Amino acid sequence: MYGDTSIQKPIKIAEPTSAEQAKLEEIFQQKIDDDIKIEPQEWMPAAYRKTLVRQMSQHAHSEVIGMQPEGNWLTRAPSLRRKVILLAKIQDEGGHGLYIYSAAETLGTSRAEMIEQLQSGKAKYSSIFNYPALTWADMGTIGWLVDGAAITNQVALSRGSYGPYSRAMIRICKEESFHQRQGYELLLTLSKGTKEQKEMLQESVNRFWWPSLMMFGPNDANSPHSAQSMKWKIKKKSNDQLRQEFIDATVPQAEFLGITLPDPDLKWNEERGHYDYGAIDWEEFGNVINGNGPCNKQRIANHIKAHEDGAWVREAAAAYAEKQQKKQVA
Ligand code: FAQ
Repeated sequence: MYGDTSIQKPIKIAEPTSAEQAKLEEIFQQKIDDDIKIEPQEWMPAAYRKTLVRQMSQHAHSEVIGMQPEGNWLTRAPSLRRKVILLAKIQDEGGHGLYIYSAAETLGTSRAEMIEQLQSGKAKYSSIFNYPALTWADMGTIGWLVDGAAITNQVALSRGSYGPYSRAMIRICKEESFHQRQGYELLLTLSKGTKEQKEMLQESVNRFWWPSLMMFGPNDANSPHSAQSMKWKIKKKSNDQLRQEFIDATVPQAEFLGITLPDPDLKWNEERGHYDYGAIDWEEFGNVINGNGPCNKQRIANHIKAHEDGAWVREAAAAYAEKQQKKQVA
């Protein structure tokens, strides 16, 4: 049997004819329409796979790059309690990155490839993490607004069509919910503090409000991927729908904190049953997602350095795995 090399010959799988392809696509779409999850081993259109790898890898990159603005404040936390909370939150974000990279790998792209795309600028990560964290109040604002925006989107993503991604989102949302609460609690404490603390809170929210709204992406009319992603239920709600949900939930929370939001056009519209809001600066958004935000270069440089510094860990893990494999064969 060992001499039989025929089993090593590559098996040729015939390309489906266009009629077969159309049938496969029809069955696939029917599953999506019936809310049946798509699992890694099942047939899926190449474009569905590609869209998922793009979105999931960018999502994972966001979680990992998102550790940097908060990491900047770990050594300056004002108490042991605050430090422990912040440390736990940052570690959670790293974990979220790992769950999502693993879920994305089930689609056939390795984590190493995804990281190469991030570091070479081919893959994006969330615009929000290109803004600096300048004050301690930013630790609260990031939790309240940034994690708040992330959860609004991720609750919808947890109902998405791709099994591994949607399941990763369930756990991630639970953790993000703790992050949002710790941020709000931090800000509530500042809101009851000294005049300087209240000013620091207001100034931080002034800086983060508009970038948080940009996290949801361009308006629906200018979102090239939305229509197809909605049809495939990779996205369950549109960018504008999610942005509106976030604003409606957040305005009363700002009122409770006793702060203002930096938008003179923000007001309740009785007829729509939603808050109206002012125009977003899409030029700023375009600059930030194209590499020219305040911290883009620094964020990627830090990531490359950490990756290079960690090379010995990957080498040691690979050497250990090889040794174990040799032991099993022997
Ligand atoms: N930033 O056609 P669409 C977090 C890009 S996790 C950068 O609307 P799509 C946790 C988009 O990629 C936050 N790029 O695209 C945390 C596309 O470019 P491409 C991250 C953006 O994919 C908290 C182009 O614009 N969450 O915060 C952004 O249908 C605190 C056209 O846009 C996720 O990634 C943006 N804001 O919808 C961690 C959720 N918006 O790829 C630490 C998963 C758009 O063609 C601390 N992702 N672009 O070159 C999504 O839900 C979607 O990808 C959207 C964009 C909604 C972000």
